[in-house]
Amino acid sequence: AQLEHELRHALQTNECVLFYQPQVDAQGRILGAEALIRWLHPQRGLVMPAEFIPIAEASGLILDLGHWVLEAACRQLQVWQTHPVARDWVLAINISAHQFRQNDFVESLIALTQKYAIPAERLKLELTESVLIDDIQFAIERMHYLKAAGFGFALDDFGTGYSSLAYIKQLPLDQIKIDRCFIDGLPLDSNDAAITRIIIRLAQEFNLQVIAEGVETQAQRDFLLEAACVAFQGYWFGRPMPADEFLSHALAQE
Ligand code: G
Ligand code: G
Ligand code: MN
Ligand code: NA
Repeated sequence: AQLEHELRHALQTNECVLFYQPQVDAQGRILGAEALIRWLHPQRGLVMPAEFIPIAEASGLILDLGHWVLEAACRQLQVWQTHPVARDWVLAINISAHQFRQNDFVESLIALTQKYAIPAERLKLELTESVLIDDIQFAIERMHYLKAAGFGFALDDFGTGYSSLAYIKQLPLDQIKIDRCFIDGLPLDSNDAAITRIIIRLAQEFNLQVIAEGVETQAQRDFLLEAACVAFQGYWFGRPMPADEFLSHALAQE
């Protein structure tokens, strides 16, 4: 309860920040970033989401947190619109199940893009199966509506849940993210290699973009390139970092 109280306070006082992890194409060019929240706690230092997202989920604070993240993301996109190198970047945002189901989720998302004057196409909403399982019909309708408004969708942690294939055929997705548990064993683990190739092939068949998460080594990157993966994320390409560092990182690559 103490941490919950402190987190509520943190959201009001901007102790939270977004870090940005690069997502790159096969040539290593930056396509955009995934926004990952961090809490700069005055005593504890940098607190990772694994420590406070579960508390936020359990307390309902995840709705305030989710809104805070969306607003911070839109504000960042507005800044990026002014930089030639960053103008076309797409920012991926993790959306919790509660947040996605919130009554005013659609309206508030659209209102934020208007407030910051950014195209909906710059935002990619990352959903996990937990968003979808309770009421798939509701999720499908909401996704179609948002998709028509221009927002993109990625299915996060792909391959770890159950009945993922049923979703693939029903949802208006743009991208699937190969969970990093399958990337870990590359290139030597033959199961991981087989699963990874199959997910990439699946994405091709369904006309979806595919991104590998948790790429940490050159050997993993090489395997994925060979398997025709089109987008990459992981420490090999860059850690999650503050916005100013992210921009310098991108400029240094130019
Ligand atoms: O960097 P990492 O430790 O960033 O993130 C750990 C987990 O926290 C991931 O599963 C990620 O999806 C989740 N997470 C990170 N940022 C956010 C956020 O802004 N909103 C939500 N709902 N989850 C987040
Ligand atoms: O939303 P999701 O659960 O996919 O969150 C991504 C998580 O993976 C974040 O905690 C992020 O910091 C972490 N991450 C990103 N790249 C790497 C990587 O190359 N290796 C490892 N171990 N973790 C990573
Ligand atoms: Mn994610
Ligand atoms: Na993931």
